[in-house]
Amino acid sequence: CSMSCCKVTEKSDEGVGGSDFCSLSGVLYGSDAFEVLAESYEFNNMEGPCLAFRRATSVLKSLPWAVRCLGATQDLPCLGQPTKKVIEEVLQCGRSFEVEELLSDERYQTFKVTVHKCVWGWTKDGEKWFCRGLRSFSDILTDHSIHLNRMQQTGFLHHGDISRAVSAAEARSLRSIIDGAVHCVTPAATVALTGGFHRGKEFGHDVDFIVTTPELGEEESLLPNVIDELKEQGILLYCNYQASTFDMRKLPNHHFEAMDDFAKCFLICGWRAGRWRGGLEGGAVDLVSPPVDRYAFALLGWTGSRQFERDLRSFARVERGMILDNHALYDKKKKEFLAASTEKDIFAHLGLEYMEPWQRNA
Ligand code: 8DG
Ligand code: MN
Ligand code: MN
Repeated sequence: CSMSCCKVTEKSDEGVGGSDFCSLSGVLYGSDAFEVLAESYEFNNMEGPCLAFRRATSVLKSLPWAVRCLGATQDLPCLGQPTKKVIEEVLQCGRSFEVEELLSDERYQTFKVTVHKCVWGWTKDGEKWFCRGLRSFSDILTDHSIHLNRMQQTGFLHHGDISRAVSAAEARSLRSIIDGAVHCVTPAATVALTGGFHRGKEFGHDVDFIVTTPELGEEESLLPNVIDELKEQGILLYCNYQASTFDMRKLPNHHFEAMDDFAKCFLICGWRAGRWRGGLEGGAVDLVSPPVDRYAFALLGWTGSRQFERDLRSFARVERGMILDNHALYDKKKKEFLAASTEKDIFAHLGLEYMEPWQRNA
């Protein structure tokens, strides 16, 4: 390919989050196409190819220029043959036949409806339901031989609430509600918006908050009290609370993909305008409350994106001989934990230039 066909669009310094990636996704509907492919592998319990497509999306999204010919992707990492095939198809024909075939595939469609992203670990059950010929929510709900666990019942019950994306404006209005509830319980507590909205995304599948107290140990009663407060305010539709199992003596954690052991809750709160419940619609909310000396690590971990975290951790391990997770940063050579009170401290320990949350949308 001659460089003349690889038009380079300079990335603007202005605007955060999604706007940075528009140059690419506009040309490459392949960016979304990869997500369809990744999902389809996810539904088939094939983690390898699923991750490969997600990684490819991240690489393409992070480019400061738009891909206009296959040659331009030659030196990019993480793009295997299957990804290149899709890119080529999209560039040549303006569409991907493989993706379109999937989109109209009965199995894919069924899983998309019944194995909703918001609710974890449905794939195995989804498989069972599919094999039994069940194709929709009502098929599943009316089959009385099926036992749904509490999380699944919630998913079905609140599907209308949690399936509509939350907007940045809705996240902001929830933030003042959560702020109010937290400060009512513990005036000195801190509340930070984390997850996708902290990265400047316009829409999200939930809203993530991290809360902590200035006194070490006080955070233990924080979430249960906040939950009671939200209940009293009448906005709590569902709550799944997990107490902390965090223990510094269990660190460093060698399990690479592990989440964390802090106290957390998955909530469905009704706070936004919508079609349900007389005009008040729900949405999914994650709250996590680490002890204050773990705050920076938890904030870095929960800000995501998942792909960014994966890459940062593997960079720490491979390039720096350090173990990074949501709890701590451990230097294997010095055999010591490195303290951090801000995300900047962690980047500095890793010998990296600080990256703003909106630059972590990989
Ligand atoms: P989205 O909600 O808009 O889809 O995007 P997101 O905000 O980036 O994704 P998320 O699924 O809400 O997760 C936000 C970050 O939280 C992500 O990097 C993974 C991280 N995370 C942990 N531990 C845990 C955990 O125990 N549960 C959940 N749900 N997320 C966790 O680091
Ligand atoms: Mn989120
Ligand atoms: Mn979340």
